[in-house]
Amino acid sequence: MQAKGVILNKTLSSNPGYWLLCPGAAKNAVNTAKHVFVDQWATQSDYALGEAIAASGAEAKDSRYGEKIDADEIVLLPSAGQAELAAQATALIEKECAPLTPKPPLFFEDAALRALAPEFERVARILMERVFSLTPILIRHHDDADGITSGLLLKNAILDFASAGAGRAGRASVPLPKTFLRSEWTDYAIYDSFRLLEDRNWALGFQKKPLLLLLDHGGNEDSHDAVRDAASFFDIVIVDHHPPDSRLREHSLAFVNSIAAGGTSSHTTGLLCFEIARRMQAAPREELLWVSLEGDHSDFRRGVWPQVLALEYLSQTRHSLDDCEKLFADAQTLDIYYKKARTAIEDMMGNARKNTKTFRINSSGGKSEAVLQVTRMSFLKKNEFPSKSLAINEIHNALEYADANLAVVSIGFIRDSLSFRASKPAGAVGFKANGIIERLKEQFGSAVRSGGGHELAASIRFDEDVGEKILEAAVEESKRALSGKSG
Ligand SMILES: [Mn+2]
Repeated sequence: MQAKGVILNKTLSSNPGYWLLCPGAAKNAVNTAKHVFVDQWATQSDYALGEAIAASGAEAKDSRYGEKIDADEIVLLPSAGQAELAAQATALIEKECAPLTPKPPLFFEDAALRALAPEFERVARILMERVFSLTPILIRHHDDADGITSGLLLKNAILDFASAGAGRAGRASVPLPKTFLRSEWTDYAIYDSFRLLEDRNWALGFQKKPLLLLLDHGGNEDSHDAVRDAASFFDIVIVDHHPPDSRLREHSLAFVNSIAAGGTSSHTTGLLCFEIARRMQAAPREELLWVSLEGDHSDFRRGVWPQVLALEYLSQTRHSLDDCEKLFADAQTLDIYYKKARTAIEDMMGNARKNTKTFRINSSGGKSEAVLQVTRMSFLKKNEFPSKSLAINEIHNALEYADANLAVVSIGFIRDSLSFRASKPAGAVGFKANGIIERLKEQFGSAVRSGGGHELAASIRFDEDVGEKILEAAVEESKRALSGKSG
């Protein structure tokens, strides 16, 4: 067997194996595979990515590599052949990675989504091209229900595209090695230097610069430095709905952010990923979209989704994205984790009641009453369910759901971090979590390590020794905002 193709990727070795894209292969009746792996046994060579070679030897099938040649001979094509094959490869990639045209074009008819539609298409193309050209992809997603469903939507879309699913009949599947697709968690809205260190080590295991997908985090100001540094090791795509930092555009291939497009945090990352997935596969799993919307309390949400809680349980106990997917395939698994989560939350709420201080505040000149509740959450254990952000959600929701018109702000405090949750009426009287966080950063300088989120839900991290002082200042700022006195 002979294969003539462009080197898409190669193994990390001084006598590497090559992944070839063979654009002319269809014309060769013996072998129609476009992707061929060339294993070097009898030969010794080290050609560069993008060079075109001809390899001949025995044909083999390999569970890891798909179609394979055990090379007896490898020659570098002359320059005319190089140019011809490169042009053919580019044309083939462009043709095979054309985004689908979903009907209707948008799942929800909406101005911000309409503004983002060209970006959905562009990101879909980027992802498919990376898969087709055998580029390693790291999906790093936020660990809440929105982040997990975002990760699952794009992972499934990538695998569906690789396996030549519906809508792409007639082409061979892409032999994307298992190690080329990895998913990891991030436990808050910020991509930071600790994550970068982990990711960089992974990236250095490949010859080809991998793609880093940051989902439901990584698009805000506090992520800037780590994203900028990550750009040396990765091409980066950010899909997010946290308040954006426009400087991140210059460090990323694509920056898809609902707020930057005139939308709100109701346009969840899962919703954005669902639209991207619709351009890569015939029918992405709609449940994932609904769970994302429910998880982030989006205005688009509909129905009741126990998956939200079950997913948060799995994420906190560090299960894999594959485990999370089982909840959508098997009702019994969902039921088990949902019940485990409910029980743990009831226990937590019992502890919270004993550790919460409630302040009643006259709002807008005494016309109505607002409530601030402050919970010291040191009863929570690290890496156990519920997480601090879920705990403060539950504590806050218990009050917010009891009276939809009540201006209520909840603060959850634990050693080195503090979270805000606020009801819509609290926002209406002037409570803005990000504004308060900005003032705390000004006041406490570098003792504040990071902070940010949405106006009605945000958190801040700081050095433990200033914790009590920051709590005190946050309580005062919140009281002032709820009384309608802050700008
Ligand atoms: Mn989200």
